[in-house]
Amino acid sequence: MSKSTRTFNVAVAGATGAVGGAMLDVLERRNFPVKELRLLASERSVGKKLTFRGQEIAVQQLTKDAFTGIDVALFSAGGDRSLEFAPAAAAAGAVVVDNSSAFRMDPEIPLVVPEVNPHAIAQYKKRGIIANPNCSTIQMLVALKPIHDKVGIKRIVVSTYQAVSGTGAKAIEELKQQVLDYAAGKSMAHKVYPHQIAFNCLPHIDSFLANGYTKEEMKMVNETRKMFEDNSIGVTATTVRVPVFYGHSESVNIETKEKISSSEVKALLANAPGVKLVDDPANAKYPLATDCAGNFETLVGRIREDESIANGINLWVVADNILKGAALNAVQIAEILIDKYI
Ligand code: 25A
Ligand code: L14
Repeated sequence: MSKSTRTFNVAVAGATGAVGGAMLDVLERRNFPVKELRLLASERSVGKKLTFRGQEIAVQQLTKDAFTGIDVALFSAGGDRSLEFAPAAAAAGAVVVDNSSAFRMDPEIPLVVPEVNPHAIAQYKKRGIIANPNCSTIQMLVALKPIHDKVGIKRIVVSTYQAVSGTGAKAIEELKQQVLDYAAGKSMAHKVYPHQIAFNCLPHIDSFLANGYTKEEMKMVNETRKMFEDNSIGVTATTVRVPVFYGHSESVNIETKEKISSSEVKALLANAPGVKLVDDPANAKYPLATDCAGNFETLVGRIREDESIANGINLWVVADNILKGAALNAVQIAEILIDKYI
């Protein structure tokens, strides 16, 4: 059969979650050649129906023997589920694209952003698993890759403004409920986050480590080095949860090895894969979370030279954390897999 007419059996583990639902959407929007779609989640969701290409499909329980006949398994059910079930899926012959942090820093498992290091996908053969990076790292590297290729990046200082949807469906509900309670003059309860998230900013994403950073911050450091294949690159991050539903925003400051002007950066990014340049401040045009929601591109703007150092650039980078930050990136990896490897 010619490559273009082949179809594949695809499983989505964590199908009922915020990212799992987006995976179904992205498979449909990008016309992924799906033969059978198998939806897997926890016991409590078994029998629940989700719609794919106008057809209802019932959710089955995620078990180790749920992967018979599956070619590609997209996982987004949390790190513990990935550790428990992804090796079984790979042993059954599926190639796993895993959204959790469970395998990202495993030297035998490739960590991939298609616009950054697609060649790393070839390493999937060892374990049958490919890791999808952290959402904040993905969008930052989509914006920085063309600059890194051109002049080399020495150091990155990033602060994030992250949407609640990154935590999943329950966090979206929590922000909504707090806003409704506030408007009704009631007191606001919180369960998912350690503090009220409505009308607040929490400098706390994932858990704290001994060095004073959060895990989310160290993901940005370690995953950047792994995908840029450069352990000498300096990265320091502060990750902050803000009361936004969809779309992470990032203030990114870089120091480059060679000088590059802001207009050269704009010209590079205007033609970069996966990037949409939105940089017309005179007309109040810059990347916004409300504009990125539902879109596949990473929006970049506010590009300007850092006048405090010789070779510095500032950028504002925004993307839909559930799409490019998770579901879209995973499906793009699967597209390369079926096109080049399976
Ligand atoms: O460990 P990590 O990598 O840091 O990931 C932690 C969480 O981050 C989300 C995802 O939440 C995950 O649970 N996530 C993962 N990768 C992400 C990424 N790249 C990401 N977010 C952003 N970017 P989620 O709400 O999006 O998805 C949850 C899905 O996981 C299914 N699930 C949970 N436990 C399971 C399971 N599937 C199989 N076996 C299990 N033991 C979950 O199934 C959903 O599909 P569900 O539909 O039955 O769950 C419905 C709601 O109930 C919550 N829930 C489920 N189990 C429990 C639970 N709550 C408390 N205790 C439980 N035991 C789910 O969160 C969901 O809201
Ligand atoms: O992919 O926003 O490692 O709470 C898991 C937690 C993504 C962000 C990951 C959040 C993160 C998510």
